[in-house]
Amino acid sequence: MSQKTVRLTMAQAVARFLTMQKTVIDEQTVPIFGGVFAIFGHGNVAGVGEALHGIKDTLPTYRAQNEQGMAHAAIAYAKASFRRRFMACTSSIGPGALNMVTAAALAHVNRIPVLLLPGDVFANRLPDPVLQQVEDFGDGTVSANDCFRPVSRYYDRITRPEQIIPALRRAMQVLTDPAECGPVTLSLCQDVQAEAYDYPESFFEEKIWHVRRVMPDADEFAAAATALLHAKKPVIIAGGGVLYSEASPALIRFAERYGVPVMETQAGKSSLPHDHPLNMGSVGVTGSSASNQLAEEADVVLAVGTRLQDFTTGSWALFKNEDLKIIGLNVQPFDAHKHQALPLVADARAALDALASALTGWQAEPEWTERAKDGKDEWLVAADRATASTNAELPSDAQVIGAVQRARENALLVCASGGLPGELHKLWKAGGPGSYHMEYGFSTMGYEIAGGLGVKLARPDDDVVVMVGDGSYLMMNSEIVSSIMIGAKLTIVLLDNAGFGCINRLQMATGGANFNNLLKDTHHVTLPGIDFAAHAASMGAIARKVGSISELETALQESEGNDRTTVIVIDTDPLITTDEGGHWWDVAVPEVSDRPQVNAAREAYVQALKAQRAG
Ligand SMILES: Cc1ncc(C[n+]2csc(CCOP(=O)(O)OP(=O)(O)O)c2C)c(N)n1
Ligand SMILES: [Mg+2]
Repeated sequence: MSQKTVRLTMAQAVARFLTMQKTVIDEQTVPIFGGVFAIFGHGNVAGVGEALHGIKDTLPTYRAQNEQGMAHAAIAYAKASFRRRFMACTSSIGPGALNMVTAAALAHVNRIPVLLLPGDVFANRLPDPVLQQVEDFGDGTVSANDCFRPVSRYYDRITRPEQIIPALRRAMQVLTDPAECGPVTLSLCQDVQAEAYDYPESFFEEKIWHVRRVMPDADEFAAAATALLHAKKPVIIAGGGVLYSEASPALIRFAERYGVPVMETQAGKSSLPHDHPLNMGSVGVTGSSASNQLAEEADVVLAVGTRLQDFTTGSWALFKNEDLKIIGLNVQPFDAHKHQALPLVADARAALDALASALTGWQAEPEWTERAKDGKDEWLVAADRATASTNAELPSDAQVIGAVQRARENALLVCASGGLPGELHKLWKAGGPGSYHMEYGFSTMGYEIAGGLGVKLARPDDDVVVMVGDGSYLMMNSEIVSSIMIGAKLTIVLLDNAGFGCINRLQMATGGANFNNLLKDTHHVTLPGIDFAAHAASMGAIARKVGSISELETALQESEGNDRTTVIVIDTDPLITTDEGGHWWDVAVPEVSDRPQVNAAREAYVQALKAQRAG
């Protein structure tokens, strides 16, 4: 067979292939890759680096400051694009590559597509061991990049230039598959990046990708419909899958038509507008009282696009109805079958639309729906109380949230770890779908600022506000530099409670001594007294510290028009959280201790475990 070919290096083939992958957004054909983040070293500068330079006007390359940070940004880009568009990340070998492993796991847990292209050692092995090469005494095929295997949905090592043909095709299939998607890692051996091959021209033809909408199976659908037709006290748990499926309108239609209250997971928050009367808000460990009261009694839980992680299920102690049936509406069978659910393997929008016309005559019990609406009203009073302004010297996280909400009504909120996610889950009033961006599958400290950068690249017209604790800021802040360089403006609100506030509280709740979390409780010679505003300013941000909630509100209003990343620092109280709502969370308490507080906590723990449903 005589195919027309073009002679390229493997790295050039990768670059050219990426530029030809397209998708359709709002009826416009656009590149599916929004760009590449790169940090070069000897493992990728010559091969991949030269290839990316060749396409830089079609597919922009951004230099990041930290490989984990750039992968966070790429993941956030895909999440903020509802998994319709992605980014690629290229690193050198060894430390550069391994810096991306945590981010790969983050994408794996959260089911977010990202293409990782770490360099790898020489396939020909002649110069071994090269700088940064891990040597395995018993296995010549091992390299540091094997660490990506358990945290990649698809992993491949490219040891010959033609291998990239099936590998890239498979990569695209995984990245665009709503059930399978996650991180794809193609380890590109350094020598092979630079090697030429006569690639078939057909490999570089434009390819337009569409999201597959899986239709429900007839039998699964009938079983789910029957369960709903018998339900008197149904609830819907909306997970991230609702957003990725763009199923919000279908969810609203379903909920309104049948009077079913909806509760949102962290990933699913903003599926419904916060002020929809059937939106009960957050559910589970960080749930509203409105949601959790209903969840306790619910007879049917329609779980849509959720992994049902412990924060959602209250470590499986939340649902107390003995006859509870769960319907697992999920595009991924692994999730659809969890906890003996009736599986309904399908796209969320497709299945909700189909269900909406199959349940004619059925309704949730009217008292149930009314109770839900009353519960929501009561919750709102509590939430408003928690977020009201204050003159307290050290405000709570909730009071800072209130100020951000009032000053930046249309903000797209980004957060990931610390005490903030719980408070934001309960209290943030999310607007349109995707206006609340919480990484809570992995809850990775250091995601927030890098993630904000990715969100801003995906949604440049949005007012991206990052909320971050002092601990998480210290762990990773350097993508502030990238945000300034790229011109991706973020507003970063840094809540400084002088330590790991939430873990300190968890420590106290499990009977532990205050130890090694707040800075004052650590082994130290000197407390650093960190000037976060000066630190952020040194990286090029506009930065200031405010002394009160009202000053914060003013600063947020005034900085809205700033042309570059702005950091506003406020001291907060490490001990206060919102009492209302919430649920027990399974954190194992020691069985043996000299501390009476631990023994008391253990007793309470053993009691609490009795409510847990074994799956
Ligand atoms: C990378 C990583 N390491 C450790 C943890 C465990 N952890 C969760 S929150 C937290 C403390 C966060 O401190 P800070 O950002 O100041 O938030 P605060 O708890 O004070 O609200 C820690 C250590 C984590 N989530 N991620
Ligand atoms: Mg803190």
